[in-house]
Amino acid sequence: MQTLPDEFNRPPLKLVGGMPIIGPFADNWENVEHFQARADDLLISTYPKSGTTWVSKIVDLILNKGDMAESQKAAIFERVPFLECSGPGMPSATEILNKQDFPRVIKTHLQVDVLPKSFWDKKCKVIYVARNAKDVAVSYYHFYRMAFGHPDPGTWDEFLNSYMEGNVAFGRWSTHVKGWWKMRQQSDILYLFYEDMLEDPRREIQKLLKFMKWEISDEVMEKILKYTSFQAMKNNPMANYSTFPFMDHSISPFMRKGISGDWKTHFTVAQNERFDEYYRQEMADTDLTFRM
Ligand code: PPS
Repeated sequence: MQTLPDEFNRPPLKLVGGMPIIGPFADNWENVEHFQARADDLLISTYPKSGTTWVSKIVDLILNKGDMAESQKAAIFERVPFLECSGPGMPSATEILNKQDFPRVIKTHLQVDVLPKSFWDKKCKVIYVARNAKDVAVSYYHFYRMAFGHPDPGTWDEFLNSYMEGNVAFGRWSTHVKGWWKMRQQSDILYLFYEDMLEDPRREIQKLLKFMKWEISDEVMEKILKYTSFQAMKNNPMANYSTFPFMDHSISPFMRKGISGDWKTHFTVAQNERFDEYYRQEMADTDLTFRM
């Protein structure tokens, strides 16, 4: 393991616009807030651990007509920069994006209320991916353990409490998924679900193509399905984050299980009852529903 600079060795979260965020990300907030989007930017927005990397690789391959050699020229986190990402010893994503050729594909985990205004002004297309709250909690816990930009997660029970309180990077899951769900009524947003992508990836890729106004041949579709399967991405160093600093994959791999329902191996009966009650309250004011 490399020695980590202090600023990226489990720094405390900081608040931006009321939302907790990874400490060093907050230090670059002014540049994020004033980021200038362009009308041809495509934004991929998610709450963490909801299928961001998966949909990013699919979109990258669509735009390159299934040309894997092109898509493999850099790691996915370089091809689809993470808007709010910034840290010691690395250029911030805003610096990278400001120099990047157009059109750009950009990743964000920001809540809808703190997204830089220019994305709305320029009417950018947004692909949002949501995943059920319990599987996200489990995936996020393991991610906190292996990615040192986050505070120490503590035990699973302690992490679950922090998650329910929204005291984790990017805040409450419910605020995120509900906020973006509501925004889709007035903006150009395709709202996808991780569980639907698992169930029928071809159908979901077709939705993406329609939204992006792209056409691909059957042959290219087959290639994309093959290259973006969980196993293919887990074994692909350009997709599995093995080249990203500040992560220890021996604690937990970034590409962990890639399934739905893993929460059943983590939640105790008591935790599940407590979570279900909390969930009922959090989701009482929306028609957004999930498959657990
Ligand atoms: S991040 O850090 O927020 O960008 O993480 P994100 O990419 O959103 O989510 C990581 C989880 O997505 C799973 N994953 C996949 N599942 C199925 N198929 C494919 N191709 C795929 N690629 C990534 C990944 O394994 C993480 O989920 P868990 O439950 O931890 O395995």
